[in-house]
Amino acid sequence: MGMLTGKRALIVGVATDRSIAWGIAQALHAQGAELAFTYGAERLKDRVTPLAQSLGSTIILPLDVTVDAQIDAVFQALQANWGQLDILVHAVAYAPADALSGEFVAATTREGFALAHDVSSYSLTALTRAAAPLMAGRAGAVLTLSYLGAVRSVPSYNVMGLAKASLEANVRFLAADLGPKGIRVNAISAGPIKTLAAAGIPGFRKMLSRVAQTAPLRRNVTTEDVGKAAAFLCSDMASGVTGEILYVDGGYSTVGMSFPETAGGE
Ligand code: 0WE
Repeated sequence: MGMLTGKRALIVGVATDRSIAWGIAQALHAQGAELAFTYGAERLKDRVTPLAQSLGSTIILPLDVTVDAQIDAVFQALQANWGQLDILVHAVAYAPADALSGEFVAATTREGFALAHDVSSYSLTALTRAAAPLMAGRAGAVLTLSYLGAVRSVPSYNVMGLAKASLEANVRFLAADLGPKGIRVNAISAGPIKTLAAAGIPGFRKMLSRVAQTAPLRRNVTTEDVGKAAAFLCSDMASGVTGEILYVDGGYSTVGMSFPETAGGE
């Protein structure tokens, strides 16, 4: 019997089979969870549908997280199909592409700032508010994804770093509000992974190789690594954990200095 047998999870943020949300979905399914999915844009429907079906899911719904009516429609559909929910996985972020290159001061506009914070942080508040009534009395778990740029400056990550800082504070405030109702709220801060979201970012490959040289595990993390930690945080094995940011980054964030492997040492 899996760690999540009998649990029902909504996965928000699958775009392709390389998405972190997809790694999480696979791990939750492997532990026995029943899944529902959303897709963020009509053009992603045909990509998400076969992935969802391959894990036995029949609930596949459109969701633009900036539209309140779509959020309401998703949770109404879950209410009608399941009547309850145990797990919400939020794996959504967006900043305009031109905000994610060049210098922070030059690249950050009022509009880009507002959109990044709306999609990447406020959406967690909105989705959790809508999910909470379905989790009543069920030891619910909410999980989101962050990145080191929330707490350290990272070249070009720019306004996304501010949005992730807001998201991490969101986790703590939601945890405080919903803890008395038995709902836990946590984040995984993942190391960089080559997903569709990362594909267009200049210098991303260099970042991956730098992290792999520096991190204690001397490799990049995979969506499978993140999925396994996600299954833990969403399960009763983590019954005492809430408001937490769990780093799944091969230890990269813990290092103060590191020398890359060299042939003869020194
Ligand atoms: O959070 C992210 C990326 C999220 C993201 C990606 C895109 C690309 C396409 C948000 N918005 C957009 N907008 C687009 O138009 N990561 C943790 C991955 C990431 O992105 C970076 C990174 C890392 C790491 C951007 C610059 C520098 C480092």
